[in-house]
Amino acid sequence: APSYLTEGRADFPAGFVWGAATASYQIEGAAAADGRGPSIWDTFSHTPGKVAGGDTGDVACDHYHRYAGDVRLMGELGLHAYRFSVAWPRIQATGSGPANPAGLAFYDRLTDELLAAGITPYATLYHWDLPQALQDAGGWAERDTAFRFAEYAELVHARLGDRVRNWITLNEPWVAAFLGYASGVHAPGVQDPAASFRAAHHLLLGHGLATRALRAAGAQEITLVINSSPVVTPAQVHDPSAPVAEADAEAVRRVDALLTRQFLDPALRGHYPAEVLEIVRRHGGTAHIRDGDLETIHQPIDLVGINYYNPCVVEAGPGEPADPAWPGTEDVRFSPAEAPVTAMGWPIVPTGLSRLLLRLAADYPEVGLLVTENGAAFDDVVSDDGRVRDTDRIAYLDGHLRAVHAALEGGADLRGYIVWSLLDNFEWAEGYRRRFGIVHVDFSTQRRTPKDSALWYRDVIQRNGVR
Ligand code: PNW
Repeated sequence: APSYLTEGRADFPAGFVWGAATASYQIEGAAAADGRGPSIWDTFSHTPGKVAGGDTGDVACDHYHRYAGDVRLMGELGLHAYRFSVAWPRIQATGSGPANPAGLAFYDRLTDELLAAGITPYATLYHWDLPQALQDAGGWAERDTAFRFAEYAELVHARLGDRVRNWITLNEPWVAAFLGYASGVHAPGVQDPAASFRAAHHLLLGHGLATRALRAAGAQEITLVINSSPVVTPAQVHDPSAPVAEADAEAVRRVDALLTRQFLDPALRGHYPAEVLEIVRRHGGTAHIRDGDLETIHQPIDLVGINYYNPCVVEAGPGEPADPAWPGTEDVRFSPAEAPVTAMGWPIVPTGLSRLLLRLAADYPEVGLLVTENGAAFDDVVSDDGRVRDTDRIAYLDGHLRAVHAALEGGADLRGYIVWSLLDNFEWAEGYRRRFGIVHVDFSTQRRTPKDSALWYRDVIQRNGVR
């Protein structure tokens, strides 16, 4: 690995934002409190066989009741920013109609607590907990959901907009559309490639409509968050200049189009990549993409948020079996990068983050970048002395922060870094067995224990750099 990723000091620019992230369904619990309606993740997690261990978000970290203590913890860690999400079914139990005042009141209290602690709130409007009633009408595969989302966004902004300046419309539309509606590994568990492309488009349309509404209401900074990865051949993982055969290059372009350009080209340029349109034509057609939609989606935004975990490694040649999350790539073989792995089995390749950020900075110079998620799951244990010695997580974060620093040195307009996650939490289809937190949560007592990585991160923030 290049030495800049493993040793020496790396100082960050003044004003660089340091944060931590969570999402509503993963931490809040209180699933039936104060008029909250069911979301697709309640339905999914309560369906036997969908989530490891039969885990649900019914209680999770009980953050709904413990938010004040959790904000105190954030203050002790010195966080500048906290990225959380708003649970749509707390605001509208069935996804439409007037706002539920008790639901809004929770985020109002949370916002005030954060501001009192000197922490900037970054509010994500959609982190996957769609009201079940909207799914009963077709969910994101239906056009109407995009309009409902924009109405919901306005309701949240009307209550918090005097204090929350940083707004994120969607978290990871690729995951919502393709794990939700193609592979079915996530809620709502649909397995229909045509529906997944409609979902992707309607998520984008919802982003555009919500952005228009938020901007009209005076929102300061609007961000679209995508999960992204550099797409590379096996040989390129550790050698970016390795030669690539034309068939492999074509596989790389197509997968990159599906993962990244499918979202950024419409949002930032007002068109779909040709590779994506070609695939959509073979999976249900393009009739759902109506005249004017791309203008609506193409609203000025301030930042693109990047959630990075690992590179995406592909080459020409049939996947055995084909991965249902990637319709249109049946002639592409996906493989894990050759590298040590986290408890998720995800390869650890910090250089992938610098490569990704520099590529996005070069291809989309019109927008600023923010790392909105990066982190790792490991099998952490609390020692008898009360410490969690997660040296593997510290090494992961240290390597990725050096990669972020390298991207800054390379000229990327990168505003900050937000670690995933503040707390161990409900890791979707993996349940509670995968721990991403820098703070350990004992799910039988709800006790929080800052891991060694949290104390290390506090020092990083304090000196604005790694050493
Ligand atoms: C992201 N994949 O999810 C989410 O934004 C978080 O809520 C989540 O806890 C975190 O990353 C860790 O998983 C992803 O399969 C889930 O490509 C799955 C994938 C990517 C991101």
